[in-house]
Amino acid sequence: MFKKILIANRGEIALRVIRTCKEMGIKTVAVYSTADQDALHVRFSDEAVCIGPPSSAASYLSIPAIMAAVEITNADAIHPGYGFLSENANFAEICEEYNVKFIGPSAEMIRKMGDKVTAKETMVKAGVPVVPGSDGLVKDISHGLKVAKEIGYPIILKATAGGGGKGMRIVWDANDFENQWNMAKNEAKASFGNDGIYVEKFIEEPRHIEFQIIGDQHKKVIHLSERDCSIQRRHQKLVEEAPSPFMNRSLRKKMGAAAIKAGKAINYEGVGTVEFLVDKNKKFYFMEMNTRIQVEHPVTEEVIDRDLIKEQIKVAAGEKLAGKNYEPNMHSIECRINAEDPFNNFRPSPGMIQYFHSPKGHGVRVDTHAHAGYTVPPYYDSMIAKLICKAETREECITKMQRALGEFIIEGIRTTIPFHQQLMKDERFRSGNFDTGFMNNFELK
Ligand code: MV4
Repeated sequence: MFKKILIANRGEIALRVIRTCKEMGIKTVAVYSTADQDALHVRFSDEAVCIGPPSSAASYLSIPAIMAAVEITNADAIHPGYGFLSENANFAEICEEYNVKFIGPSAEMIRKMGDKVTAKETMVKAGVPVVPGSDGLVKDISHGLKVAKEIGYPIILKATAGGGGKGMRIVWDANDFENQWNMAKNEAKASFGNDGIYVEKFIEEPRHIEFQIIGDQHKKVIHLSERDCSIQRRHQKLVEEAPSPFMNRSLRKKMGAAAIKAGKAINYEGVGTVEFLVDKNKKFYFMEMNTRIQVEHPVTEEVIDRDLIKEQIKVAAGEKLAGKNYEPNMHSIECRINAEDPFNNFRPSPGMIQYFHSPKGHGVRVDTHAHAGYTVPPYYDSMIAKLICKAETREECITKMQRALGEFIIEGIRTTIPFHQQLMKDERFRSGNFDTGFMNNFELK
């Protein structure tokens, strides 16, 4: 087992990793920018190294600064958390060269899943259902028009270097193809320095359902059931839950088997997520694979009663996975509490938290680095807390969430708590009958 893990991250996830390391008897090293010198991850770690000024590029994204901290502290592994360097294949490769274990999959696996055309080809070979579309990249407009005609409109143009919604364009008919093609190309070139585009049939009003998987270094891959992440705004998830209200046992069996196939196809090592689009007829299609621990991992922890960070560290250290696939026997919902003003287009609202009272009680969990007197810096992601509730049924879970949201007091900045309060009362949300378009016609009152 590792002796000392450096956590190349900040905020609640850095704290989350430190907690598990303490329970496992592993020493921790925090890294921090000058904006985070008073942060809790610095206080609760065994050692802490300042890695630069506030901007992410000069601190949490600076590979030289982080590798220098590894050298100074003699850490034998790096936990990348989510965001920042967590899916950076070059960083994973440098860790390999330095003989420090990157807690996650190999650089090669990250690269394979990061390029969406390669990922899709890999899934086709493995027998995982994918959305009908072009066979690899589309070379020019006439090629694209031909593919689009064959599969039928509407179609969607996607950047192979994209993901998470960036560089996507919907085309409703052939007249609009050229225009959208040029926009997609330019956007992809500007955002990723790679203008490779592919075409897919546009699936209307899909649900976003993802499977948590875990693979060990001995070729065993299991799934830990699904999460429903259909409540999103501009590709930012707002609420996640497990199990999906849309799921049933036979669909879980089929999708779970597909998720395992996806993992086995690349000998996946570590915790990962296989994202699917699911249409109204419960047909499902591979969308992307995330090769990191995700923000919403706690809802899975709550329904299967396992510590996913602990499992992640254990497989990274070479331990064999025990157990088999899991069936959830509880319901869990996570509300992301962001320092944003939901009444003003979710505009960021950084600043000092004057008063902070966290909800408590049975089935209530709050993962946060925030507290009274904490200043939310303007430089990073605006998520300041995750409120996670657990109950026997979805209905009870929503009731508990309403009770907990009512106890959550954050003064001094604007937060998304009022949004969540209205969402929990919304009939469409409560019915469980919604899709990824939910937020397009949700009006905050
Ligand atoms: C799609 C799609 C419909 N059809 N692909 C958005 C993020 C990126 N991972 C892929 N996305 C989508 N791909 C086809 N062929 C609709 C979306 C999509 C979406 C997916 C999941 C959650 C929210 C979404 C919001 C808008 C569009």
